[in-house]
Amino acid sequence: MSVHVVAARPFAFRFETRHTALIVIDMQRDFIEAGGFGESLGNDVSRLQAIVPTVKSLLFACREAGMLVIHTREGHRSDLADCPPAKRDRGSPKLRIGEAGPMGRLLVVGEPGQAIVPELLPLPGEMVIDKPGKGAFYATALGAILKAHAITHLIFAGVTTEVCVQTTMREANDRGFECLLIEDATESYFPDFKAATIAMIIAQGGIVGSSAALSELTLALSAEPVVA
Ligand code: C5J
Repeated sequence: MSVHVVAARPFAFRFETRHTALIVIDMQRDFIEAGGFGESLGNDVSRLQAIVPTVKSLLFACREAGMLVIHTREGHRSDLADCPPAKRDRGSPKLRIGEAGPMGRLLVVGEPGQAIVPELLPLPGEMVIDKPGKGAFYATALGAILKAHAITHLIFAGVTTEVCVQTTMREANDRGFECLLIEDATESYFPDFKAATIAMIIAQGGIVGSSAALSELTLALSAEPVVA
């Protein structure tokens, strides 16, 4: 067994690349670019744009290490049958989910705004999971896909930290996966929420998982694996 060890908080994340997947959550134009769903809710999207280069470096590192890479996209059927009023009617956005904006219908599968930003496009063969909820396990094949690939460890990045990233990480932890959040490869429209989410994840000895900077992961990948 060749194990890499990341100096994560509050405990070291020990993983084998063949049993580990990178999950990049919702790095979509609708959250990151002007004119999308995130901006329609009144958010400043520039905070999310700022992490794109770090997520790109993370993707490069995990691809180079031969890890399974999975991308998720939040999105709904064009008839919105999978978008309940409890989701669609929230807040006072300029445009609601399903309404037409400059990048097409907001958060509808296949519309230009629902796509992953061009800098982070999946490579041929990488899986893309469209999810109607905040958690990536809800109403998707993610659990079955991870089982089929014998994945036991997950590395998380993407947006937003306290909504879809945290929800998915909690779902994963409940399903028995060891979870690591790459803290400079995730972002929120609200800096306090990002900090609070990381604090909640790693509190109580790492109740949901552990957290590390990308540099700590790349250092672990460049070091000789420990033979256990
Ligand atoms: C939100 C997400 N924030 N991907 N979605 O509605 O975090």
